[in-house]
Formats: sequence, structure tokens, C-alpha cells
Amino acid sequence: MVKNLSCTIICATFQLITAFLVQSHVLKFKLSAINLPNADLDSPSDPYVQLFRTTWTREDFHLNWEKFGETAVKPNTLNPSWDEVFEYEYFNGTTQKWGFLVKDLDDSWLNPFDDPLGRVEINVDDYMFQLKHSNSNEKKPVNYIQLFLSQPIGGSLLVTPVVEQVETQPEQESAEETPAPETGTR
Ligand SMILES: [Ca+2]
Ligand SMILES: [Ca+2]
Repeated sequence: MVKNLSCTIICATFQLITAFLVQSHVLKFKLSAINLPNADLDSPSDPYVQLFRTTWTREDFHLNWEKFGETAVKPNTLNPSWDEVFEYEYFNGTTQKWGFLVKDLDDSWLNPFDDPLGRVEINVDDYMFQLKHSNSNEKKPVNYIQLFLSQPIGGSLLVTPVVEQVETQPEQESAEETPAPETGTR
């Protein structure tokens, strides 16, 4: 009886600790790149990014990659900035990974296969740590994380967190609503 009670208390405590440590929340971010290689002969590259994340299969505990997004193509630029906002459910401390594959769109009959412009992987815990670490210095906040691309070696991919702006009431409105105090002199 006492043994069962002890076990129940230990299990409940463990669940509480796990729930406290593994916090999840949705990350939002945008992508841009700098100094991408040129993979076209007569014009700059036409880059786009494919986004991958790791998943676990329960059967064999094998780590898999799964595509979870793709940007539009930005024509003829080596320094693109993509408009899409990507969302990702992050679980603190669980070694989730992102993989980014940057490609140059080639859709002509002469060259039907897209050229690789670089790839990179990052542990999402590292991304979060770098953001917090960089932002701890209020004088020099870093608003993005720079990831160096390889295969081929060259440019960088920038991951910029998207933070929701909190709307504030304009001060003028509240000033207008407040009636002016009446004065005795006219
Ligand atoms: Ca090309
Ligand atoms: Ca081009």
C-alpha cells in the first residue's frame, strides 16, 4: 500500500517536472539570404528554399526528415528576401532540427533540373539559445541568426523571428476624450 502510494507520488512528480521542462510554443520566422552563388549563365540565380524538420518514428525510433515548407522563387537575385512567414511548433530541449535547402529554379528544356545553391542544418535549441544570448545585450540586439551554407560553400541564410506587434492606443485619443477643466476666468 505504502509502496503503491510512493510510486504514485514519484510518477506524478516526474510528470510535473516533464511538463515544466518541455514547454512548447509556436515559433514564427522569415528567411532571407546573402551572397548566394550564381548558377545561371546569362543572369543571376532564381533562388527558393525548401524547409525540412526532423520527426521520430515510433516503430524503430529512427530520425526522419519531413518537408514542412517552401518559399516562392525570387527571380534574378543573389540576395533574396522571402515574404512567407513560417510557423513551427517548438518543444524546449528535445533536439528538434531544421534543414534548409536553397536551390536555383531552372525550368528550361536545356536545363530542366534546379541547381543547388547550398544547404544547412541547425538544432532548434541552438537557434533559440543564440537568439536569447544575442538579445541579452540590449545595446546590440541581433534580430536574426546567420547560417553559413555548404554544398556548395558560399552564401548565408538568415532566419529572422517574427514577433507580433502589440497595438497601443494613441495618446491623442485619450487626451481628446478627457473634458477640459472649466476655469473661472473668461
Ligand atoms: Ca541555373
Ligand atoms: Ca536567372
